[in-house]
Amino acid sequence: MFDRKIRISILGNTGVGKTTLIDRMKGTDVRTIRSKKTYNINIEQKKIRLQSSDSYPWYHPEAYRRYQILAIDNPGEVKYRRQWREVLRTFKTDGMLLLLDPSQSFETTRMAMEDAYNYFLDSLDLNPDKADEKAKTKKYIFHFVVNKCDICLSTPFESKSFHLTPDIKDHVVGFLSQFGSTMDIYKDTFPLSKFGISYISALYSPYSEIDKLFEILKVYLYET
Ligand SMILES: Nc1nc2c(ncn2[C@@H]2O[C@H](COP(=O)(O)OP(=O)(O)O)[C@@H](O)[C@H]2O)c(=O)[nH]1
Ligand SMILES: [Mg+2]
Repeated sequence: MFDRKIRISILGNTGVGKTTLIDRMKGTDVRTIRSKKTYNINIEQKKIRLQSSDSYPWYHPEAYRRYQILAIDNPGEVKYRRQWREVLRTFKTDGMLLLLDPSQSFETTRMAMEDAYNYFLDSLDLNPDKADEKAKTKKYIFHFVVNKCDICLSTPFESKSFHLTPDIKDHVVGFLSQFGSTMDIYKDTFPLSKFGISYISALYSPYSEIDKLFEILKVYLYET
């Protein structure tokens, strides 16, 4: 009775860090394992207590609430990318985390964003006109996650306590502004959906930052 579900599709080009992010969600020490390529869909589930639970008094249900996170890891390679459509269609997720890697080219990044857009529309209806109609009333979460913020600086650094400095933020904001027009297309097509952007390092961000991603989804889903 105190469990709530957050169902999320993790999408993005190959190598952006989807599997690493999910490993962090599960609590795996990602720096001791070598990440393998993802060829199939992987469904990972974890019950987590979100940070905000601590700020509620003991008599508030939120203090006891656990969130069942269902995260679907997807292959990123173009060859396997049509799986995204099947995942979106089959699992009816509440939202997608679309991971972007600023060290990859603009072109591949834009392609992944456009593919996610098109496959999501396909998942609503294979008839383009009907899909556009359904998109107008669809309440979905599109959360863009700019990953690998640790290597966005000219000098890569290794730090256990990764925090986003204004320098890094400027760089990734610049990177992201290249995709403003692509994001506008999303926003035009899905006027009732929620949009957000986070900047993380799946490798070096502290757990609280990873947790925050799910916290954001929770707020979108349950506190509106
Ligand atoms: N520097 C850095 N490397 C990362 C980060 N996240 C993932 N990686 C690395 O990027 C590579 C691809 O990661 P992976 O999770 O397999 O990407 P996927 O193809 O999207 O699942 C691996 O070598 C990861 O260790 C990050 O935040 N910073
Ligand atoms: Mg992977």
